[in-house]
Amino acid sequence: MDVQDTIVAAATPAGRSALAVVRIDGPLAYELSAKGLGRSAPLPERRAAAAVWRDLRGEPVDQVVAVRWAAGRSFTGGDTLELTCHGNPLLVRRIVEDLLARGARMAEPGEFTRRAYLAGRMDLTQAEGVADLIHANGERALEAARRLLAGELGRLVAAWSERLLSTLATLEAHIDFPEEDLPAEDPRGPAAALAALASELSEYARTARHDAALRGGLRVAVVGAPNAGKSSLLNALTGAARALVSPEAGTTRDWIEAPVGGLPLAVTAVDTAGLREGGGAVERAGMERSLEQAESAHFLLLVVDASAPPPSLPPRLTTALRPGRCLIVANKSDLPQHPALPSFMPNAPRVKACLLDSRDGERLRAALAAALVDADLAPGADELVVSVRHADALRRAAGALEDARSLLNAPARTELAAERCREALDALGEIVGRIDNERMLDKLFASFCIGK
Ligand SMILES: Nc1nc2c(ncn2[C@@H]2O[C@H](COP(=O)(O)OP(=O)(O)O)[C@@H](O)[C@H]2O)c(=O)[nH]1
Ligand SMILES: [Mg+2]
Repeated sequence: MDVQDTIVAAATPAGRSALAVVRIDGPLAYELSAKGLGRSAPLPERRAAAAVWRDLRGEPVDQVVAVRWAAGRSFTGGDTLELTCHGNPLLVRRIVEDLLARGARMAEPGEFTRRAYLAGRMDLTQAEGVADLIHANGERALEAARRLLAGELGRLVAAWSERLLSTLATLEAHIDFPEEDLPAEDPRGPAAALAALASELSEYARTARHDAALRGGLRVAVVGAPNAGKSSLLNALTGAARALVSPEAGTTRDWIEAPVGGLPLAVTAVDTAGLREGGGAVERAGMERSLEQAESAHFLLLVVDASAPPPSLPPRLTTALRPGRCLIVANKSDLPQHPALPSFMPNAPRVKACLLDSRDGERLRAALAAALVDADLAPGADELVVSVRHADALRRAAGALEDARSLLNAPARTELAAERCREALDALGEIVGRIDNERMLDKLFASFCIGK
């Protein structure tokens, strides 16, 4: 991982495209911007130049657009050259091979961003924001990544550290001059400050419960009795005639999944076979799969035919329909409502629907999005969601601060309390990467794409 090396990688995926980008970072970038482009002098920085890239033997490889970024003013902090060539993998390979022949080496995954971090161009949370921005698979995940990259968590950590340092200063003054009164402040001041900070850190750590949903999305199973309108609901949610809709009961047997677009989170809806007593061997096998889907889904949409007597559900489904984990879709609202419907699962949230055509899709998608937030499966619109790594450090910091606070109850133990505060500071420092930890960095950057 020597920063004196010049590294090279394609920054765009392998495959055919209109254009592809090859990135070069390191000391050779400067002279390569002359040699490879057939220029007598290196390219002026930050100006695009169209030129023919020639390999070491002087053979033309491709017409490229080159941009040079000077050290100190580039993403990585070092000298960088970006070549945009035509998006043929053979051309990309020839350019990369030529750069290797000229003394560069292949970049490791995430090495460009790691250099940016090591050069102090960004803190560790921002580097994570770069990876998150690339991998985000929903609007909320994109927004979270954008905020991370903009340094929002880094600024919070800086503010928490400031607060802690000032409390620590008070404690240290007390250690140095134990006979003197603490500065014109309530003697319980430091303890209260530590408790407040600890609870704030724990609260932020708790937001990591939404990290998996943000990254991996949620699975929503559509369940209910035959003919209630489950397949119609899947089609309405996904805006596509994905599942067969038929007045014949027992049409759906295999489960069918499809992405629900237009939601802030990546949500996959799963249509399942209707659950009823009896049925043939194949239908029963389908029902077994329905129950498995219901049990493994994050959330359930229970479709009921509002015009018919409420369904009697198998006990396994009733167990899976835990409070706060389902939304009842009372379908067929175009027909007269059955009088027993209001007393069916009266405490579960419900939404009316008419799924005869797909016009209800928009409204039901919004209802589902809101239900997921209500069920605490998805973060609210403005909530900052920290990662599992951040949460681990925040919890350790909060724990150390709690310890420090209780140590303050005994005057002689101020020194120990100060020690615990310093541990909390270190834990906060890990979040932004102030504390060096080579193994953690290796692990973190290994999850990046090559070329980023
Ligand atoms: N009247 C009425 N019929 C509906 C409504 N939604 C679905 N259906 C009909 O109910 C039948 C069963 O629908 P389907 O989606 O296949 O139900 P599933 O068995 O639960 O998947 C079909 O004939 C649909 O056209 C509705 O809102 N009102
Ligand atoms: Mg069906």
